[in-house]
Amino acid sequence: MSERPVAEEGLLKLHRNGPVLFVALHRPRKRNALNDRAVLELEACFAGLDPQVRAVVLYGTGDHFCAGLDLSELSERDVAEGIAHSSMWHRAFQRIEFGAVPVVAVLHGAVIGGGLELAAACHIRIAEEGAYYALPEGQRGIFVGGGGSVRLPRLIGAARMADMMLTGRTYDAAEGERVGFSQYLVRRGEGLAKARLVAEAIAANAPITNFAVVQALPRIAAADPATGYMMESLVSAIAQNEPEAKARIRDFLAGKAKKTTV
Ligand code: 1HE
Repeated sequence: MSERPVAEEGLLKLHRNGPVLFVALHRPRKRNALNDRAVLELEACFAGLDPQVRAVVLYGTGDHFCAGLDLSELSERDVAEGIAHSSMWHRAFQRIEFGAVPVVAVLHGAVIGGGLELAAACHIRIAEEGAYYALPEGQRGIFVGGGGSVRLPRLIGAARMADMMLTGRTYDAAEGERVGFSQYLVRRGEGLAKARLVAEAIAANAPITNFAVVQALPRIAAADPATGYMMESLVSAIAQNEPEAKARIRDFLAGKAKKTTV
């Protein structure tokens, strides 16, 4: 692919390919463990997306997606500092979950602790064979702090999450696809290529649809049904009123719609 480097410094490595921004966690010697600086870089990256970016692919360099919280920074925090630290993670990951565009994560190797929390904040997860999921917080004497107890039960259920935290149970890539960690499972080394196809399909959608999937769908899913139905009607009416929706439907009826499959 023709890649245009947009930034090389810091703990993230970014490159653009047309409407898709590729964001790499780039601290392979520490297995992409997330220190404060990396979390703040993620927040800044997702807060400042170029409006031309229509989808993001998030992946890790080296042999692992992410080893979670940088344990070397977790030494002398008191309770107030602990709350501030967790809130910083929440802020950064909400920039991803409720950002401007859908985010596709490519998971390989270790997807552990805060790394799994980060993956859960993305909209689509593509796992490579060899990926594995763990929440070793129980063994480390801590608790999730990056939104995991809100997001992970939605993916795999609270009972599975409790089991992982209490016993150290891990899930491999195939099991992870079955229980809901990932929506796709591909062979080793093929995650980025698949993510590119998926991201390009997303980028070809009407922006209002992508916006509604990112912003409205999770809120509707979390709302009480009566509120959810009302919100759905409003979002549906807004989307279909867009000139782009009318043009796309005209194209379909005239047999001119583009067919995209991933
Ligand atoms: C780290 C970290 C880290 C590696 N913080 N430095 N996360 C964990 O409990 C996972 C801890 N890490 C591991 O279990 C393993 O490192 C891996 C399975 C991910 C990879 O194993 P391996 O054999 O490839 O690497 P390694 O030899 O264990 O680690 C290489 C280096 O990375 C080594 O440093 P070095 O200076 O000795 O070379 C490790 O210390 C360093 N490293 N992982 C700091 N996590 C918001 S709350 C979230 C709560 C959590 O995330 S809890 C889970 C934390």
